[in-house]
Amino acid sequence: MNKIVLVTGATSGIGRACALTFAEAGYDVIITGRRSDVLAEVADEVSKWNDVLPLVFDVRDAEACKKAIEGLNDKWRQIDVLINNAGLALGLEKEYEGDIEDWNTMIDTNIKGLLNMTRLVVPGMVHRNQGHVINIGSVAGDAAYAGGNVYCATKAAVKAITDGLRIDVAESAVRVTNIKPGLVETNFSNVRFHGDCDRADNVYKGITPLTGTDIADVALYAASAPKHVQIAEVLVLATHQASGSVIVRK
Ligand code: NDP
Ligand code: 8X3
Repeated sequence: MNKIVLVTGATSGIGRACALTFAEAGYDVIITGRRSDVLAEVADEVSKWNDVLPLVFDVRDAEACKKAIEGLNDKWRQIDVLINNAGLALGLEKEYEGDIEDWNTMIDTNIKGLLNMTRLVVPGMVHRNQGHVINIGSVAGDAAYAGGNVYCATKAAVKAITDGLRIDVAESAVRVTNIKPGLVETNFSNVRFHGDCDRADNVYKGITPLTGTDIADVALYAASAPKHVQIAEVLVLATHQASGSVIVRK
């Protein structure tokens, strides 16, 4: 029987790449996202490699998360790897000029959404004494950068929540990883700048950014490491990027 990975936010970017990379490596894949049409397209691609189950729900909706996970049948119930990837940044305003709705969306998605999924999936892992939680944090969680304020805070929270989980499951064989990417060219900046494509493109000008697949490869490496090896945290930057705010463009 193949191992099972659940990837949140698999309609785009890093999540989509994780779904494809893990499927190619032999996993059956549960993919989630809010856009059913796009999720169906990704399901089509993933099904070339292995079995796939698309689940449409919003990670901010605790009841919807519960319904999705508790509704899994025997084939899908025993999740081996949970990749908490769904997330977003909104805006780059100064903290004293930021949009409170944007803040709430980031906090509800990046922190509470990740907690919703963790709370539902990890008890089964602990019970089976087997499993792996891979949270997609960010270099943004290591230090704030100009205008990053609340987004950076959500990713600092992901680090604390990941470290806390690792402590809380340490008696079991469950492993917990925080992957902290730097600049990855995905839909991330289009979302951050509310569809302003020119502004989004500028983020990746003069540097070769990471791809979703670069991050998926790191996730697969962590999941494939020998059982006694726990990849606790990985910071993955583009070459010429030294931190969240030091990027040398040529
Ligand atoms: P994308 O915008 O390309 O993908 C984001 C994914 O998250 C989409 O599949 C989207 O699906 C999903 N998503 C967003 N909100 C929700 C929600 N409320 N419920 C369910 N799914 C949701 O961005 P990335 O691939 O770049 O981002 C993935 C993760 O990587 C995020 O956590 C981000 O913070 C992190 N990251 C990104 C970096 C980058 O430079 N790109 C660097 C460091 C970290 P849908 O819209 O269908 O719901
Ligand atoms: C996404 C990377 O540097 O834009 O987390 O915050 S950054």
